[in-house]
Amino acid sequence: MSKNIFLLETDDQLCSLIVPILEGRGHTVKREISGHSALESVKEENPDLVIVGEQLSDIDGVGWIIKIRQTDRTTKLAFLSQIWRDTEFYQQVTRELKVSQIFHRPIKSALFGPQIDALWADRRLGPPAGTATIPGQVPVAVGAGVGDPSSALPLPGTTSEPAVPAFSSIPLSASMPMPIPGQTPVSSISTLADATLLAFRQKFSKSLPSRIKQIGEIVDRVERSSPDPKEMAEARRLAHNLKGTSRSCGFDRLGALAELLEYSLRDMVELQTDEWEKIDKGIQDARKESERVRVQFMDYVPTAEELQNLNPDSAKARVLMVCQEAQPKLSLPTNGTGGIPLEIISVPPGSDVLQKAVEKQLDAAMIEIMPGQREYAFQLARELRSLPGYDNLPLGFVYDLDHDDDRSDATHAGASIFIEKPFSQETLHEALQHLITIREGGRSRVLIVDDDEDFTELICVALGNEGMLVKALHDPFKVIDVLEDYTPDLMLLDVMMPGILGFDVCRKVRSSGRWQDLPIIFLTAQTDLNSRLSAFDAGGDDYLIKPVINAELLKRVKVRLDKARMQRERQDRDVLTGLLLRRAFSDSLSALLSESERHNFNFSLSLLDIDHFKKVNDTYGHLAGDRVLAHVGKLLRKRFRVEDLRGRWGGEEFILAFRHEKKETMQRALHRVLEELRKVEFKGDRGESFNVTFSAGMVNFPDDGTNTHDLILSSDRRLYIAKKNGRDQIVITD
Ligand code: GH3
Ligand code: MG
Ligand code: MG
Repeated sequence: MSKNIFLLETDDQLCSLIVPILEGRGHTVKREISGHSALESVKEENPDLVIVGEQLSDIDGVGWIIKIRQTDRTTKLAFLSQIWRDTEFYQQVTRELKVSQIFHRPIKSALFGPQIDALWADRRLGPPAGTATIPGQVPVAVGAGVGDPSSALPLPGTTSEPAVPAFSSIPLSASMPMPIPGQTPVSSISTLADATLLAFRQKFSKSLPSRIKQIGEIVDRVERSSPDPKEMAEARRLAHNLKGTSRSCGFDRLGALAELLEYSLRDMVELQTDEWEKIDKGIQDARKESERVRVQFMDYVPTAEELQNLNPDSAKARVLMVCQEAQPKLSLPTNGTGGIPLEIISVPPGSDVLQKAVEKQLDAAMIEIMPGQREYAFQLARELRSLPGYDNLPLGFVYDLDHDDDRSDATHAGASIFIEKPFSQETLHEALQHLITIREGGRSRVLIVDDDEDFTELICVALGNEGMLVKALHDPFKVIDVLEDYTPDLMLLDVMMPGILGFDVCRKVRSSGRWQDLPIIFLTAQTDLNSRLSAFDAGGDDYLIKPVINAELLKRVKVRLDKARMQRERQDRDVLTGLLLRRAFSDSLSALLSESERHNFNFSLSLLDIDHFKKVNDTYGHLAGDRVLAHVGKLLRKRFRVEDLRGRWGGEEFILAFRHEKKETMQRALHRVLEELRKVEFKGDRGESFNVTFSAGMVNFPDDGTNTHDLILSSDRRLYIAKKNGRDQIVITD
């Protein structure tokens, strides 16, 4: 349908790109460059859309938008942004200034036209023909589109308000009874996940009365003549979440009712009496329907396994605490940004700690150093990290006041953290959270960013049951900080969130070099081509249709995780030694250097070379030589802390970097490794025994160099000195 569009933009080149696209789609375009005269013409001509550029001849674009919104809240606006802005900007522009869509330059011509047309797409009629529908879903979705949530909904006072289906017109058949145990589920949901979902549905159905009551209380509380916008926003949020989770649970009729309620609660200053009546009726209908749902589940008794699945321990990070006294249960937040939920397994020293570690899949361990028994703690740490799959298990030590402050043994054994007794719950919590997040490899970590707490709980349950660690973030504006702390392997990202679109969150994440390769899967209620294009355009890897079907979700997440992990391993790791390859090491070293510069930290670096390796090859065979390299790799992997960097520099040369630790400390730690290596008996190709040693040079940042090039050069010089002085030693000065 032809629309009347105003284009306020001073950039001729940009206009010569945009105008033909719009005109080619049958729209009339009027261009203005003066903000002042544009205000007049908008008032006179009442265009269907105003596209506002960054800078007009007399005012900047955002200034113009603020100005027009002082008197006109209804004209549809889009903004052409020249640069990437912070998320606060997006929130302000889309929510407060009611801008329907922000376009970023450079404009992608293939997307621009469809995105503009989508601003008028009537999404009330369900997915467009030819797109997939989800079994059991009611096609009354009022889901918003690519733009701001409010853009899909008519603003108050607009004449084009499409008819909202009456509450009673929702077909009852839409609320098919939930799959009964034993009945074939809608999709090929695995039995475990299905049982879990069933238990979750029951739990959710029980919470329905109080959820609806909460909305009702707000509605009763507010002054009808001038409702508090914050209260209304809260009621709308509750209705929105009720909608989402009802759909995820398959309570489609309730979902549809909640959706209408959400729509009726839109933030309006001048709600008419009949609109309040609609809201009251909506609450009544939702209450009735929720009662019907609740009754259906009343007689359903979940099995113990189902209940267990509902709160899966597997979704928690498991920490082994080897301490004299059992630790009180830590009461930690299970979601939000408070940390990863933890399960603490307390065992007394001396008991069969290793057995416990084999039985449980650990994410970290904390060991108490008892007075006079330091060696026991270090030995235990080394044994733990010798267990299969545990060579980078993060470790912490708890010590008493009388401990002797030699950190080299502890870092050799792999201690990333020390806490002093007695310690508070907060200290322990912080220490454990740190340990878990520095874990590399190990269990896959998923971050789900979605404002709907019930939905994230459902996802945590489903993925947790598959052994993944899942963290939920309900505030999309914190995403960058949480990524840095949690370092997930994959992110699930909701599209419609208050104040910001998932697409913009994704762009922001992608714009930081560090998260370029993070697999990102969008969760979206939109199935149309335009939304899919937007998902990929924003840098997403995949998208899933909400309400997410469990089996599909699990499968896609797993495939993505496997692919990403394999790719990372192949790119970064040397097959023979399992250490970082030169390139990956260099990247990590640069990151360590800039981090150390920023925070004024020390670190030390070492180049290490096996002595007379050519002779090993010549005398005992090349395969024996390879076995030596593999063994040294394993030793370096198992010793030191998870956060230390260890790489194969080339041939029989290795490179190490120790975070926060000086070369004097690390020389002693590395010396212990040298002692261990000397004792290893290698076998030649003809069965003969031999031993090897290494030489190393070591430097400190910043004392011995302030860039990676100088540091490596100096350690190489010291390595050469070590060789010249008879090998089998570590040199830390020139
Ligand atoms: P130095 O004590 O002075 O370091 O003497 P070196 O013999 O260890 O040093 P040199 O650099 O002369 O010899 C290194 C040898 O390492 C030569 C090369 O064939 C061998 N080498 C390099 N990469 C590999 C590998 O992947 N496997 C095996 N088996 N040998 C390797
Ligand atoms: Mg050598
Ligand atoms: Mg060499």
